[in-house]
This record gives sequence, structure tokens and C-alpha cells, in this order.
Amino acid sequence: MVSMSAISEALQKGKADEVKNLVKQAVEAKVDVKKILEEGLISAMDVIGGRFKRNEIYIPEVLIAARAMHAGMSVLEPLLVAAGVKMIGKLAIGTVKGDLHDIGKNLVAMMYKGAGFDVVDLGVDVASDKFVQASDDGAQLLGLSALLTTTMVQMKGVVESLKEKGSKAKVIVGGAPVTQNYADEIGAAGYAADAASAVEIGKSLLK
Ligand code: B1M
Repeated sequence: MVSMSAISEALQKGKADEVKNLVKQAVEAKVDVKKILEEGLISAMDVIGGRFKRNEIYIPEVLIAARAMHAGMSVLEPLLVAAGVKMIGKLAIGTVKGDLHDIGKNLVAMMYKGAGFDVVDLGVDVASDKFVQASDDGAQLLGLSALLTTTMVQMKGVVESLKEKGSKAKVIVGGAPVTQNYADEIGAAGYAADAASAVEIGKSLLK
């Protein structure tokens, strides 16, 4: 019988094929899909998030673990949909207009997926109206990433457009030039300096 800790350990080591096989075996052994998701995959990504935050591991290790998470999720996703298992919440994330940097944004998106969120990746160079549309489409959280001092100003426009449309979505901003002060100044609901904190902030904003 496959144990959840075996899945978790394989994920933490970034062994994508092993994670996929173990998840398949667990599904075949009729282990509850939600249990595999929460105790096998999400808990392992929590460990990875914590280690990344404490600088015990770095971006490559996080990306390798995230790839293993995807491998496990590729087996579980159709079953979760069929079982109607509710995701924690919905996040739409993108790099703001004029900005093509996506490594940090992808990392944040992966950590959210790992935490059990439904994630819509809007890509890079995302105009304000696309964020507004994502809010209309049910995203409770909107993640805005910017790496350039010249593009971070776009975040203000997004917050204002959402306000004008009466959107209830909460905006989280991040990226190298962005600060808590800037987030406060433009009226964003949250700011995170790194991908692991972004997930913590997102969870707390949904409470
Ligand atoms: Co560009 N670039 N770049 N670049 N680039 C920087 C950002 C720069 C600091 C380099 C420098 O001059 N020292 C500089 C910006 C200066 C400034 O504005 N202050 C710069 C510049 C100037 C440019 C161009 C204008 C260069 C040119 O063409 N003259 C150009 C702009 C293109 C455009 O966007 N329109 C450009 C282009 C590029 C590449 C295409 C070559 C490439 C991007 C490839 C890609 O992303 N697919 C690139 C890269 C790779 C970088 C550097 C080297 C690395 C960025 C990165 O990926 N870091 C960068 C210099 C540097 O940072 N050392 C630089 C790793 C990533 C994991 O970190 O994105 O910060 P980061 O994400 C972190 C946190 O910030 C946070 O979590 C992540 C980690 O946990 N985070 C969030 C990020 N988003 C978040 C969202 C959240 C919460 C947290 O909530 C939603």
C-alpha cells in the first residue's frame, strides 16, 4: 500500500516520475483523492515553500519540486473535477502590461497550485481589462507581478479599474521593485516579497 509520506518525500526530492507512479498506485488502491492531494502533494509543497522562505533551498529546487507536483496533479486533476472536490480559492495571475518577465510569476503560480488553488495564468504583458475580466470570471484573488520600475505603475491602474467596476477581488502585488509601501499607496490588498509568502497572504485574504 502506498503511503502518503512516500508521495510527499518523492515530491520534496523532485522525482516527478516516481510521484506520478505513486499517485497512480494510490488511486488504484482506492485511496481518497482528496487525501492524496492534501497529505501527499500539498503538504510536500508546504514543506518546500517553508524551506524556500528560510533560504534553505533555492529557485531551481522549487521548480523541480513544482514539476513533480504537476506530474502528480496530472493524475489527480480529472478525478478531483469528477469528485467535485472544492479548490481553496481561485487566483488569476499575470505580469502587468509592458512587462515580459515571467519567472517569478510562474513560481508564484506554481506555489498557489501546490497549495490547492485553482490558478488561471493570464501570462505576461497583461492589460488592465484582462484582470477585470478575470475577476468577472470568478477569481477571488488577482496576482500582479512586475519586474520593471517602469511597469510597476500599471498596478495602480488595475486597482483603480477594479474599484470602478465594483469588483470584490483582492489584489496581491509582487516582483523585485514592488514594496509593501507601494502596495499600500495604490490600495492593493496584499504584498508579498516571495512566492511562499504570496500563498500565505492569499490564504489569509480569503479568511
Ligand atoms: Co530583465 N530586467 N529586462 N530580463 N531581468 C531585470 C528585472 C533588471 C533588474 C536587470 C538589471 O538591469 N539589473 C532590469 C530592471 C531595472 C528596473 O526597472 N529597475 C531589467 C531590464 C531593464 C530589462 C529590459 C528593459 C532590458 C532591455 O531590453 N533593455 C528588458 C525588458 C523586457 C520587458 O519586460 N518589456 C528585460 C528583459 C529580460 C529578459 C527577457 C532577457 C529576461 C526575462 C525572461 C523571463 O522572465 N522569461 C530578463 C531577466 C531574466 C532579468 C533578471 C536577470 C532576472 C529576473 C528573474 O527572473 N528573477 C533581472 C535581474 C535580477 O533580478 N537579478 C532583470 C528570478 C525571479 C524568481 O525573481 O521575478 O523577482 P522575481 O520573483 C520573485 C519575487 O520578486 C516574488 O517572488 C519571486 C520569488 O519568490 N514575486 C512575487 C514576483 N512576482 C510576484 C507576484 C506576487 C508576489 C511575489 O504576487 C502576485
